[in-house]
Amino acid sequence: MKLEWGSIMLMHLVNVNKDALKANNELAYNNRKLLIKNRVFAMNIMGAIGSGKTTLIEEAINLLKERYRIAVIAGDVVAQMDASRFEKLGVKTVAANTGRECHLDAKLVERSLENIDLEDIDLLFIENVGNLICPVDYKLGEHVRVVVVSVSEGDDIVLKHPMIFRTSDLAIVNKVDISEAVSADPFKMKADIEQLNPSIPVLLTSRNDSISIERWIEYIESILNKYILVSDCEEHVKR
Ligand SMILES: Nc1nc2c(ncn2[C@@H]2O[C@H](COP(=O)(O)OP(=O)(O)O)[C@@H](O)[C@H]2O)c(=O)[nH]1
Ligand SMILES: [Mg+2]
Repeated sequence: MKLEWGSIMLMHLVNVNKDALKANNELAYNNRKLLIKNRVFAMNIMGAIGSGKTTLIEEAINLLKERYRIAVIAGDVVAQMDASRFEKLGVKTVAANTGRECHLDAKLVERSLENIDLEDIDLLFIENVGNLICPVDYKLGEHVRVVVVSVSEGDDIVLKHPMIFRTSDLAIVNKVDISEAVSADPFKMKADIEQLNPSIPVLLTSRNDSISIERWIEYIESILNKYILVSDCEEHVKR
């Protein structure tokens, strides 16, 4: 009897979760349409707390803000700390507090977009909450998903979190400057990512290595330009 009740509860929870994801997908689709209408290219930056997401976005803002009009949605359980780092760089920033939630969702992004004059923006960074699991299932309406992992998380971290690497468009192995100090092999991490997702580009970066940061910038510009060149954007709307 106990087991039956448990099974019923489990089925109920699975259904609730499915419904929540379906509703989120609908909202994400609307967000994407809104971004396309305004010709805004959006990148969802995911990764654990401290992996270097904010730093990589800051570097990109510094190097791209003369050429593109940039905005940031800073998502976190308490988002104001990262938001003020972006504000200092003079870009439009919206802090999206998730409270207890371990990921952003399309509803929070929809509300954040209401506070951005999208006609005046070319490039939108969305910094997701520091987590390698929760953000995987929640589309936001972004064009590309970037996962950042740092060597300080240990070089077995990739294989422990396969889904985020399978579902991202770019992977960044960050903080390679401290690989030796933390006994991690960034090339093993790269190989693990490529094993999980053979088509994903992988960048090895360090804040202190300007060439690696340039590659990150080149990636952003190449994909952004591809997007701008696409005349019929509607074709690129995926559900
Ligand atoms: N050694 C080293 N530290 C870094 C690098 N990138 C970021 N950090 C530091 O790591 C810490 C967390 O970075 P942050 O960008 O706030 O991570 P986030 O929580 O993912 O947004 C900060 O103290 C950064 O200065 C890097 O490439 N190398
Ligand atoms: Mg951050």
